[in-house]
Amino acid sequence: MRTLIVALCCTFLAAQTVPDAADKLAVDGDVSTPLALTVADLAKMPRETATLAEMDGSKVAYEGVPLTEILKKAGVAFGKEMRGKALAGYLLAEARDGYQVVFSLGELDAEIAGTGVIVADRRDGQPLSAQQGPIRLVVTSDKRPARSVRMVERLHVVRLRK
Ligand SMILES: Nc1nc2c(c(=O)[nH]1)N[C@H]1C(S)=C(S)[C@@H](COP(=O)(O)O)O[C@H]1N2
Ligand SMILES: [Mo]
Repeated sequence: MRTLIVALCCTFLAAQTVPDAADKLAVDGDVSTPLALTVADLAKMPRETATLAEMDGSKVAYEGVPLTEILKKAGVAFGKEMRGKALAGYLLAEARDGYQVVFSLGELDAEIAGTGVIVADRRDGQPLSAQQGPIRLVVTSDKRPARSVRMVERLHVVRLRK
């Protein structure tokens, strides 16, 4: 009986702390082509790998699609068109646990700041763990991984000036 109660409590706690894995990454908001991407969709897009030091010093390789490739597919223009009103645009990344992080569209542009962000679905060649994935952001140019949103499920574009 005690075992059963412990098992039921564990199941309950697991359900509370680890919400169901969203199988799609929504790219929405002020974009011309909203997207709902699965890991299978990401596999068909241009891919990039970044080897980073973890906080304990060990090396880890994250693989996925450059964030700018995903935003371009949704209709966000980088390069020559990233000027004027477009620079008052931002991207809100939202995770399954409610974590939220903002990036400005200007900083993501390779010709401006080139903040390197990978929409990653693999770590050392394996699918991501439930705590990390199935999809996470990896901000390769940040010094601390605070903006590397785990379990990301929505990339929401906001343009403050039209
Ligand atoms: N969804 C989500 N992502 C998150 C966080 C979080 O609380 N929730 N914490 C951030 C912080 S502060 C850090 S240091 C890194 C740590 O993740 P990692 O060790 O898996 O890279 O995740 C970042 N991404
Ligand atoms: Mo952190």
